[in-house]
Amino acid sequence: MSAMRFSESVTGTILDGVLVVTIDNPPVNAISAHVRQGLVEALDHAAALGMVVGVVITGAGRTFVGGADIKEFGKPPVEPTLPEVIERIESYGKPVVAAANGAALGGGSEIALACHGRVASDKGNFGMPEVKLGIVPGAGGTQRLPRLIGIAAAIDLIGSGRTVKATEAIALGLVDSVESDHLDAALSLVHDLAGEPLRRTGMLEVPVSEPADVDAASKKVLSRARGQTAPAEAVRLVKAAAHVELKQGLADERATFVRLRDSVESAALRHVFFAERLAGKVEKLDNVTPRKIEIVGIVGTGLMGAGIAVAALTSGHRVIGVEQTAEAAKKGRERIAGILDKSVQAGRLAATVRDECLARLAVTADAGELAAADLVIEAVFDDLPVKTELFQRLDGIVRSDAILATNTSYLNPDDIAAATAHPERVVGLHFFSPANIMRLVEVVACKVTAPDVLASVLAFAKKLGKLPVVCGVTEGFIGNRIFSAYRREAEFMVEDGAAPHEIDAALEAYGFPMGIFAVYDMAGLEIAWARRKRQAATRDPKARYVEIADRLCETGRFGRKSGRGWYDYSSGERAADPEVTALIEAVRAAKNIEPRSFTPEEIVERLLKAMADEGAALLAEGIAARSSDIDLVMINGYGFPAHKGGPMFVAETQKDAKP
Ligand code: T1G
Repeated sequence: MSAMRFSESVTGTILDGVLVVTIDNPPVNAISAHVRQGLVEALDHAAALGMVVGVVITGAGRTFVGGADIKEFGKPPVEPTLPEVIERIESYGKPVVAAANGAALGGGSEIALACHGRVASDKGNFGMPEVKLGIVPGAGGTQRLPRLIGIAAAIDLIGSGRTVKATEAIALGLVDSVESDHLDAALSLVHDLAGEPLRRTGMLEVPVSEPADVDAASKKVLSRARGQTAPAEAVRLVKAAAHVELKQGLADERATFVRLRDSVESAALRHVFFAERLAGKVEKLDNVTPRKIEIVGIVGTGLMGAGIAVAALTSGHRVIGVEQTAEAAKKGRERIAGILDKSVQAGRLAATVRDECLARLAVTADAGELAAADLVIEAVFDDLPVKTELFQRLDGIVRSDAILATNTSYLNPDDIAAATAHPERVVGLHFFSPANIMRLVEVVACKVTAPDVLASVLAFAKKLGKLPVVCGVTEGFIGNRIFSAYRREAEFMVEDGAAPHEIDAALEAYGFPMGIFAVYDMAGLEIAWARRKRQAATRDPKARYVEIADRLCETGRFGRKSGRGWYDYSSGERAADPEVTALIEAVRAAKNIEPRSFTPEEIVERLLKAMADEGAALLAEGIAARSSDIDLVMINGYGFPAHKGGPMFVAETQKDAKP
């Protein structure tokens, strides 16, 4: 029978007396208004056809339904709403079966839950990631999911937003079966259900959960909420499903969804969602073909180099690690193998994959082996002569079409490129340690980096599952330059009267996992000290300069690793140190500064402003391409709480809010 069209994105065809409805709304079959309208049209059509015994709903492409159309949030609602469509499905007079061909997320899962049966392909996965957008499910998920899988399991899925593969979905009772030919199985299920009383999910009793399981699931979700509102609301709504009528539960859920959807927290998380998809997109590269990168050379297999090696290996690349001696090469291989072993022990990597990675790894003292590499990344000591000499040697080893990437944090990649025979093939790849875990990588476009070189390393970074942010050349690139501005502002406030622990406490209350002085102590004060000494000769004499950190370093207080820094660690815990307080007071006295107190609000406001001002300068200088990139760097590299959106989002939101 020919296909029927119910809307621009919903078609149907009748197979074996069943109307098969296909949602085709690329790229992820989001439930836009025309999807909702098409579904209702299809249901009305099937209801009127006596020869149709039931309906199957499935998705075109590799996604079943990726959720509500987030781009519609904040716009005037268009009928029918998703709850109305869900209600139509659940109360339908004929069996409706979901054939999950791919990801069923958010509203996609809610559509499946409202169906009278669910069949998944082996690519079918289910999730309710709404909390990751600062909201809760808004079309029955918190009330129907516990009716199928119980309160504790529903709290876990909805509170964490995690996705479960088809095998776990069936174990939970979320799907009836997982089939290679999921469509055929769905058609059969419709026939099995036809003429029988339909299992309407909303009418099911919530299975009794062990209170201990519910408590454990709730505690786990709330322990990870870190200041966010949605997870706690999700837990509350799911728990309520056990003792309120469906109608009341749905009303409470919808009101909560609308309230959270309109919150700044959700706007911030949606901003981050779209920012992540914008990152690494460079207009001028749209028609540039990236070079093939399969074999990756990594010079220096210390902590950073080993992390990069693991990221490349677990993404399927062959890796050639290079060290100066056979002994160092042996240690480097052991370090890489150790990281892979830890991932296996943590359950993040299968042992077979670990073995397969090791089979693709060579670590050698013979740099000549880099002749086979498509890309060589240097992760050696951050010293200009060392790096330029290395790149000059590599010029004589690697192929003419090989790319050379420097992982430098603070040196000028243009200086490194200028020292080589082919500067156009040099680019910066600033990974964040540990490079096998941290998603962020700053991709530094040097002055003469060729477009296809930039496109190639962007594609490489994405293949590694990284979050690449393109930046221009400036000291500290985006993240460290903003971090320096943020650190300066914090030290100004310490010199003016704030205590380091007060500043850290204010930042942690705002949502940072650690305050800046604790981070500083963890990273080591000597790194910034060396840089300040290097810059001393060219420092603007009129610019305010705080000497407290220099005084700390001069007394050997380099941070956690030396047992003392801004804090004292001799007890094993981080503690305010009277000696540091005395040192700060002496610096204030020498500058005739009368110390004053600071409120946590003022501390946070000044630090956020310092970050946003430096971000604005980076945009004005063309170092950063877009403000959302800056937010991603601060969130993924420096602990800025994602549910606040990033320093640029905060500044732009406050500017919009000002009358
Ligand atoms: N709405 C609108 N656009 C979306 C979208 C969505 N739900 N999901 C993805 N996109 C866009 C995305 O911006 C990008 O656009 C393109 O699709 C490809 O995305 C009622 C209220 C489905 C796993 O949170 O997790 O349902 O950059 O690069 O890697 O209770 O997209 O091409 O212009 O991520 O293949 C709940 C969000 C919504 C799922 C596919 N659903 N999406 O990953 O592609 S709230 C979600 C994803 C909700 C209900 C509540 C992923 C994906 P562009 P992509 P992908």
